Formats: sequence, structure tokens, C-alpha cells
Amino acid sequence: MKEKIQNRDLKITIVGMGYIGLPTAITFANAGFKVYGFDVNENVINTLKNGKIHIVEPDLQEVYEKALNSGNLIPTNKLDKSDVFIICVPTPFKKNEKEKIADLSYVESASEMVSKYVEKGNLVILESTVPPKTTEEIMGKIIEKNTNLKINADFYVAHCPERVLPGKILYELENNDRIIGASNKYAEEITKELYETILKNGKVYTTDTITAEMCKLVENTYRDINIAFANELSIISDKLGINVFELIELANKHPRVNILKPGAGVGGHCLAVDPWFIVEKFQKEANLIRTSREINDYKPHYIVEKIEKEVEYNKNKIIGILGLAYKPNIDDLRESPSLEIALSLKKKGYTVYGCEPYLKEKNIKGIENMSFEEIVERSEYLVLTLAHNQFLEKSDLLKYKNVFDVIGIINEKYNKIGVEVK
Ligand code: SAJ
Repeated sequence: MKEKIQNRDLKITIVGMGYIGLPTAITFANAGFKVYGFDVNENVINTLKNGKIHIVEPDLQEVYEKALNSGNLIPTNKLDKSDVFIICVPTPFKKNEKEKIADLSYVESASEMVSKYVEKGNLVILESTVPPKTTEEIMGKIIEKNTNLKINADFYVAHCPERVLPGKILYELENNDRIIGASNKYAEEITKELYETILKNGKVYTTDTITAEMCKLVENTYRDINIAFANELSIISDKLGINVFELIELANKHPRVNILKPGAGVGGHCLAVDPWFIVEKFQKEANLIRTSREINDYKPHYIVEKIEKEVEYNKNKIIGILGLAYKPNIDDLRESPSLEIALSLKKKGYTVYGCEPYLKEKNIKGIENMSFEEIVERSEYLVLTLAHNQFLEKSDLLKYKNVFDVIGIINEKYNKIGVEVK
């Protein structure tokens, strides 16, 4: 396999053409490999076959066209034999459960599908974020059961968790270090060899599969816990009547303190989900992790309460929410705290407008989506939840408006340092 990798004489199949699978497929294709990009969603494959990508990510369309035109990347809804399979499917949690537990159904069905084609000598890599022991004990066992092949004797498995930041995916794919957890030494060597072909400044570090699985979860949990600290401070500061952004800025002057930014809460498919995969397995032990998740989940509720007080519970007030995505400068609404704030206020009977410049839809889950100029004009009370570049460029328009600046960019209420609003 090593020689095949060096000669780019290797067929790679990537299962799942989403935010991770598609950029990964493009990157391997542009590194010279024959890559089959598989997805169960026919619309996604048709869009890709027509030369278009279905996600918003800087520069991705350009590199996609290069990969497609070179003939190295082939979008497909039919799986086939391959030297390497890389599974990049979502791992949400089961939402309606009292305890949040990982929904591994996509990983399981991808493993089932792939196992129809796995042959002796193949390598199956899992990139999806998963609870510890999934790679070998779930994915590996499904393939063993369906093929009668044995891990390490006949085929190999590895976990190489994706670590890229939406908005900077292409850069981070080549420049972030990668952690590879493999089923044995040989699997480790070939997976390392493979990923090194797409890395520029990033290095590969190897370990066992469970440590690699935990490593990914711990990275996102670390960030979630630190944001929870900032969000808790924002609530305490609010009660004290002091400015949390000033407080954090001053505390961060200490050489060993680096507090993150409080905001509308924590959204996205990663930080708001992954820590639960540890809590699920360690109910008694993972107290700090659980509490942090709860603090971040509570923040949008606190903001809704605050807004209601500010508008004196007057349901006739028109409230405009500036930013509906889960973080600045992207179009992704998954687990978005600002969307949650908008929907919650609407449910309570307020008239709520939204402004999400990264989405073209005029209606986002029942919230009317309008331009920045229009929302500023039509709202009596504005809530700035995201530091989208477009908002920062036009922030002058907010000068004489009543703005609740959740992120400490412009407003007097939460930020005494920024631009004076009134
Ligand atoms: N946020 C804050 N305050 C901050 C930083 C972030 O409130 O100081 C909020 C954001 O607004 C957003 C949420 O946290 O709602 C998550 O945003 P993010 O930019 O921290 O991270 P994600 O979810 O977009 O991507 C993370 C990254 N993980 C880490 O930085 C440790 C990325 O590298 C992972 O690949 C990705 O999760 C993933 O797919 O797991």
C-alpha cells in the first residue's frame, strides 16, 4: 500500500460529501489520487456532478472545479471497491432523549454499506467525531461481521479525526497537525503516509484508536469549558452592573490568563455536541464537562429574559436579531444560539425580524430575513448576536438605535469601551 500511496496509484472512496468529506475529497484529488466522493443524498451528488458545491466555504468552489476537471474527483451515489475508505458522516446526538447520547446511526449505516466492498488489504478510516471505542468496536466489528475478514489480519482500521474550523477549512486541512489512532503498526504507517501527502505545515502524530477518539472530544470540550467560563462571567458581570468585556480584557493582561469571549451561547455541530459523548460514557465523573455544556446552553435563555425585561414585556415591540448563524461569517444554522433567541421571542408573541446576510432565503425557520438597512430601519429594539463582517462595516447605522450588544462590539450596555451608540 505504501508504494501505491507514493505513486498516487490508489483509489480512495470518501463516504459523506458534507462540510468535512467534500473538502477532504477535493484535497486528496488535487494531491493526485483517484477519489470517489460518495453520498446517499442524490441532490448533493447531482449538484456536484453539475460542477457546483452545496456548502458555503471560502475558495472551495474554485478548488472543487480543479478537482472535477482533472478527472481525479468523481462524485457518485454508488459505492464500489476501493483501496481506502474514509468515512466522514455526521454524528449528532439523540435530541429527544433526557440524557444526550451520540446518534451513531450514520456511522453504523456507512460501515454497513462500506463492508459490502471491503477486501483483503483495505484500509478503513473514520474521520467522524465519535465516543471512545467506536472505531474498532462498532465500525470495525460491523465490517468483520459482514465480510468474515479480521481486523489487522485482513483489513485495517484507523481514526483520523477531522479538526478543521468552518470558514478556514482548506487552510487548516493542510496546516493543522493530524492525530491518527490505528488498529496496529501497519495501519498506523499507511494512514500516516496517506495523510502526509496532503499536509503542508501540519504534522502527523500517532496513537491508539481510543486515545485519538478522546483527543478529538477533549479539544472541543476544552474550548466549550473555556467559553462557558466566559459566559458565566458575563451573567455575573451583568448582575454586578459591570462590563464583562472590559473585565476580560483587563484580566487577560495577566501573562497566564486568556479568557475567551462570551456571546449568545455556543452553537455548531461540534462544541455543542461532542462534550456530551464523554458525559454519556462517564456520567459520574464528567461533572465539569456537563456543567459547562449546561451554562452554554443556558446563555440564550438568559439573553431572552434580559431582552424581555428591556422591552418591558411589551409584545408589540418589534425586535431585530442581527445574525442567525451559529458563528460569524458562515451560513451554518446548526445549534445556533441566535436563531434559538429569535425563535423563542417569536414563540412568546413578539414580532421578530432577522438579518442573516450569509443566507439568501427570505424566511429562516419562520423568521423573516431582511437586509441590514431594512432591519435597522424597521426594528424598535436590536440584538447584535454575531460579529459578521458586513455588520461591522455598517455599524455606524446602529448609532442612534437601541441595541443590545451581546458580543461587546459597539454598545454601551455591555461594552463601555466601543463606539458610543447614543
Ligand atoms: N464561541 C464563543 N466565544 C469564543 C469562541 C467561540 O462564544 O470565544 C462560540 C461561537 O460563536 C460558536 C461556537 O462557540 O457558536 C463554536 O465556534 P468555534 O469557532 O469555537 O468552533 P467550531 O464549532 O466552528 O469548530 C470547532 C473547532 N474546534 C476547536 O477549535 C477546538 C474545529 O477545529 C473543529 O474541527 C470543529 O469544532 C469540529 O468539527 O469538531
